[in-house]
Amino acid sequence: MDAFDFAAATGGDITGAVVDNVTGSGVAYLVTVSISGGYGTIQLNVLNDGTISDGVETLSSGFTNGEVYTRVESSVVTFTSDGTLDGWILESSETSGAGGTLNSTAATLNLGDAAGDKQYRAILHFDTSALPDNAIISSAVLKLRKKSVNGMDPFSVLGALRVDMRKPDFGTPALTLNDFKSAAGRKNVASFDAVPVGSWYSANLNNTGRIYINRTGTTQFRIYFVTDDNENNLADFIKFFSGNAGAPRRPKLVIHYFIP
Ligand SMILES: [Ca+2]
Ligand SMILES: [Ca+2]
Ligand SMILES: [Ca+2]
Ligand SMILES: [Ca+2]
Repeated sequence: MDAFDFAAATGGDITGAVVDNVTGSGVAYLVTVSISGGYGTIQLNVLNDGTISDGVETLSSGFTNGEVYTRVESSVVTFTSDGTLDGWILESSETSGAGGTLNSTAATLNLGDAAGDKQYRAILHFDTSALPDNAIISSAVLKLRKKSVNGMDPFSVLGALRVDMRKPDFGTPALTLNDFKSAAGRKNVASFDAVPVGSWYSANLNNTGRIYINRTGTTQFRIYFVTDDNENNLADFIKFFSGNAGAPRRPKLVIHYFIP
């Protein structure tokens, strides 16, 4: 058997379907079909050109009802962080590991450290319920737009900007001091790239995070630099626009998904 014994029938707008390899022997063969693009169905058929033979008998008819494979187009949806529920929390003292003050109304989120070697953390809040309940998420990217830096750039002195998550929220929908330390549903699901593109920093969620995203309610993210402070007693933090900023600058969650 060779590639000329097969044909790939296509539906939809699949283009460039070619049977490009046949391997195997005896009763089992592996047939590889490649396409150049498009979405729809691909069905593998066996032709009847009188050349398929086991040495004794020659196949006398083709086979045109092989299994149908479907390549589905992914959908993309962009969620925006809810300004009434997102915000930043500042640690109560250098080593408390607990929230001391918070702000849910400012147009910016602070991340890094403050005077007194206290750590900033931020909560983002997305209503992700519009996702189909059976959506399979192929990519989920958090995006934050930088406004300015105070002191040293924390991306240079505080390590990676890390992401934890919890659904439907970290305890209550509203921002509370307890959100600084309340248990995460999933830890370390992403880190932001240290280099922005046009002032936007991106974090690509790993598979654990993608699976955990709430298809039927809300999803919150807690964001913080891995190193809590740089021991200089001075404020070194970055300001990102929050959900209270003008719409084009708000934190985003961009999701690509498909329906199985
Ligand atoms: Ca807010
Ligand atoms: Ca500290
Ligand atoms: Ca849903
Ligand atoms: Ca500092």
